[in-house]
Parts: sequence; C-alpha cells; structure tokens
Amino acid sequence: MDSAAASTFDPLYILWIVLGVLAIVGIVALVYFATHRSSREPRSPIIDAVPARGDEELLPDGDQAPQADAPTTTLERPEALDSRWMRLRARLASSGAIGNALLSVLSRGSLTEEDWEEIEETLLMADLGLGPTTELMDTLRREAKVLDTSDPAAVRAILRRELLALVDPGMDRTLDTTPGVTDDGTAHPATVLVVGVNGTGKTTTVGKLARALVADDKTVLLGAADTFRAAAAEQLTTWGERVGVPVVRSDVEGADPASVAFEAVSQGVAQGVDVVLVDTAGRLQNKTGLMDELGKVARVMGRTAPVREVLLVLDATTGQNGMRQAQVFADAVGLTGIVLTKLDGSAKGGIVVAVQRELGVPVKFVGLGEGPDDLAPFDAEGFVDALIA
Ligand SMILES: Nc1nc2c(ncn2[C@@H]2O[C@H](COP(=O)(O)OP(=O)(O)OP(=O)(O)O)[C@@H](O)[C@H]2O)c(=O)[nH]1
Ligand SMILES: [Mg+2]
Repeated sequence: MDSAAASTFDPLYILWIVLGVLAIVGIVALVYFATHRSSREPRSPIIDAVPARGDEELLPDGDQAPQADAPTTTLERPEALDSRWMRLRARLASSGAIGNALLSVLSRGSLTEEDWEEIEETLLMADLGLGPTTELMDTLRREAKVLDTSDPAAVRAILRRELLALVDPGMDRTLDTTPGVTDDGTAHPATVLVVGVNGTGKTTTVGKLARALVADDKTVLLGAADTFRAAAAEQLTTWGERVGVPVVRSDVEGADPASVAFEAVSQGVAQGVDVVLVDTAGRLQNKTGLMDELGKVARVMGRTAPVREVLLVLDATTGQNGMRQAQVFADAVGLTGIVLTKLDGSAKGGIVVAVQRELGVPVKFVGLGEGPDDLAPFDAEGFVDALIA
C-alpha cells in the first residue's frame, strides 16, 4: 500500500501523466484544424493560382497557396530584349558552317560542276529545303557568270543579299500583345497559345517569353494547360516565381486543358494583366484526338478574348521532320509564328527559310541556349550575318 502511494506521488509518474494529457490535447487540436481547414478548401475550380507577390486576392479567404509562402527570394530582373541578339549571335556563328562552306567554294574562281554540287549539298544539309536551294543555286550560277568570283568581298555581298531575300526581312515578327475589350466592355489581355510536339522546348519558351515580356514592363500570367504531368505545371511555376508571374494550374492530373486555359484567360481579365501565355502538353501530330484537343483549347480561350498568337515551338535539330509536324499544327490551330529552339550548336539554320516558306508564317523568336534569357527576337539581318560571319 505504502509503496503504491509512494509511486502515485513520484515526480516521474506525474510527469508521464502531464505528457500524456498534452499529447491527447495535441491530437484533438490537430484533428480539429485539419477538419476545419478541409471544409474551407475551394470546391470549384480545379485551378490553383500561384500569385505574384502582393496578389493575395487570388486566394480563397484565409488560405495560403502552397507555393506562395515559400518565396522570400528576390525577384530576378530579366535581360532586356535589345541586348540579347548581340550576346547570343556568337552561338549561331559557331554553327554557321553554311556560310563559310559556301564562301570557300564560291571563291574558288571558275566553278566546276563538282563545286556546284558541293554548294547544293551544303544548302540541303543546312535544311534550307529543296525549293529555296534550287532558287539560290540558280541565282548564284547566274551571278557567277558575271561576277569576279575570285573577289571574296563581292561573293560575300551576293551571298548575303540572296540569303537575306530567302529569310525575308519584310515579315512582321513582332509578338502581338495588343490588349482588347470583351463583349461586356471589360479590358482583356492579349493571349498567346504555345504548341508543339514533345520536348521541343515549349515550357521553357513560355518561361523565357514571360521573362522577355517582364523585361519589357508588361504584366504576365501563365496558364499551365499541360495537365498530363504534374511536373509540367511545377516546371512552369518555377519559371513564374523567379519573375513574380502568377500561374494558373490545375491540381488534378489529367484535367481538361481547355478549362485550365479558359480559367487562365479569365484570371488574366480579372487581374488586368497585359499578356496571358498558355503552355500545352507536347503531342505528336499523328494523334488526331490530341490535335482536336488543341483546337478546343484555342476555341475556348477565344470565347473570352481573341487569341492573338499561336506559336509553334520547333526544335531546329529535328530538321525536315519538324516541317511535317508544323503543317499539321498549322491545320489544327492556325499558327501566327514559329519559335525555333536549340539553334545553338545546330548547323540546321536553313530550317528558318524552309519553315517560313512552307507555312507562310514568320519565325518570331529563336532559342539559343538553356539559360533563362537565351531567347531572342529573330532578326533576319543578324541571322544572315551570323551565318556568313
Ligand atoms: N540548347 C537548348 N536547349 C533548349 C532550348 N530550349 C529548350 N531547351 C531544352 O529542351 C529541353 C526540353 O524543354 P521543355 O521546355 O521541357 O520542352 P517541352 O516542349 O515543354 O516538353 P514537353 O512538355 O515534354 O513536350 C530542356 O532541357 C530545355 O532546357 C534552346 O533554345 N537551346
Ligand atoms: Mg512542357
């Protein structure tokens, strides 16, 4: 009996009781908060928005967006567009074997049939395409008859002029970011849809474009309409967070991409941003269902505001294969511009000419590396100069 009483008042025994009570209170509190919180979770949209700093109105009352509490990092300041081409053109020049190869053959003086074959091969290898190659060959043959081809400067001038004509400096390469007004009189942003086959660089390009627009003092919102993989929305969110650009995304894998795109445009209107950029999942051009889905995305976006730009992202290293893809995308959604990625280290610069000819739409941007600001507005003269540097 004594020993039982002693153990009841043992300080260790009391400590155990106190700890036990605390643990029970803790568990009850946790269960309460968890239940309470889930009842406040937004029901409707499958959409999560990662707000830009100071954009808390996007969030349901009292809720915190998962990604919103983390960023204490300072925002990056993207590089201005006008200095990019100068910085990046060297990467093109390193692949500018085309111009140099042509110049060295042309400067041989009186050219033999074998020399002409070499020229033709160089042009075809650079993915210039059959039509433009034949045209250029004809012009060069004509010029060679009247020109002193042993004068390198004269040869260079002719080559520059003819390549430039093929690249077509007259095409309008500006990204249309004109805002508009919806039927009910509300201002709406310019919207841009980005499409292409798997792995061409769509998400990277959307991220880079967002930075380019931010550098141009535009406000931007991103839509993660690649709902196939959660990682795709994550990837886009990371791009957005670095420059304080909000991302509309679904928290449901496999959600309807059109509804995410629609929500992105709606949020863009609500927040009064200048430009909404929508990323889509990569798809093969022979998957009819997926191509139809893309058409739906464009149509649904267009209900709120006309889609200003549909950009096809083409991987320059895939050459003529890319051309076949391009045509199917053009038929499905109607393209307004091409973004040619991975031109750094590719000797396939001729694809610029081929794709523009085939589709009748201009190359508007070129990707020249994996760095966040390694995307430059396409400059026809700078491009040709780099090729024959
Ligand atoms: N060298 C180089 N790499 C690039 C360029 N653009 C994109 N990439 C790389 O290409 C890879 C694929 O890029 P993503 O943006 O994920 O391609 P995606 O088209 O979104 O891919 P899916 O969504 O899977 O279809 C990444 O490793 C990018 O860093 C470029 O201009 N140059
Ligand atoms: Mg992607």
